[in-house]
Amino acid sequence: MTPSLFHFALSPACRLLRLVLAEKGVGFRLEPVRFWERPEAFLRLNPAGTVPVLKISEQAAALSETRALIEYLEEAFPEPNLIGPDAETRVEVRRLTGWFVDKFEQEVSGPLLRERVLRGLMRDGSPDAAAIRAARWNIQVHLDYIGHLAMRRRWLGGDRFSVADLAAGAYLSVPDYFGDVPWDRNAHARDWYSRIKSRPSFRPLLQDRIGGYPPPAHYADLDF
Ligand SMILES: N[C@@H](CCC(=O)N[C@@H](CS)C(=O)NCC(=O)O)C(=O)O
Repeated sequence: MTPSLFHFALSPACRLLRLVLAEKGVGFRLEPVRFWERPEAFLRLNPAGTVPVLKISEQAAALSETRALIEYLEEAFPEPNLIGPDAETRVEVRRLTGWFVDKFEQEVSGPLLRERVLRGLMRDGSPDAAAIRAARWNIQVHLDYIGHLAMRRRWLGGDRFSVADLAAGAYLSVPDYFGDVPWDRNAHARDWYSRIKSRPSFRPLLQDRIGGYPPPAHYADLDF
C-alpha cells in the first residue's frame, strides 16, 4: 500500500519529507491539508495540528514531527544512507538539519510563509512589512553560512550528500518561491543550490504552484 503524506505545498518541513522519501525511492501519495483551518479529521491524525504527517499504510499509526520522521525513514528505508556512515558525520548532519528545521524556520521561512501566504489564506489582515524585512535581512547570514560550508566541503554535511543538503534545499526553496533569496550575494551558496535543484527528487517541488501566489520566473529554472 502506498504511504500518504499529509502536507501543504509551501511548508518547508513537508518539502523536506518529500525530498527524503523521493531520495529513498519510496513512492507516496500527497494529501493536501489546510492545516490553518484545523480540520477535525486532521487533528485526529495529529493533535498538534502540524504538517507533515506520514501514514505508511492505511492501518499504520499517523507519524509526525519532522526530525522524528527523518530518523524513522532512515531506519525503515536504510538505503541510500542519508545521515552518514559514522558518529562524527551523523552528529554534524543532524546539527545542520536542526539548523534549518529550527533556526532557519524561525528566522526566515516561517515569517515569510506566514506574511506572504498564510495571512491571505486565513484572511488575517495585511502582511507585516517589518517581519518580511527582518526575514530578508536574516537570510543573508544563512546564505553566507551555506556558502562558507559549500566552499570547504563537497556537500554541506561533509563528503557525502545527506539530509543536511535536503533540509537546506527544502527550507531555502520557500523564500526562493517568493523571490526573497539574494542569490547574487554568494556564488558558493548559489552553485550548491543549483546542484540540489537539479536532483530528480527536487523536480516536483519546482512544479508546485499556490493559486494567487505565482513564483518568480527563475524559481523553476535550473540555470537561475
Ligand atoms: N514541530 C513540527 C513543526 C512543523 C511546522 O512548523 N509545520 C507548520 C507548517 S510549515 C505547521 O503545521 N504549522 C501549524 C501550527 O503550528 O499550528 C515538525 O517538526 O513537524
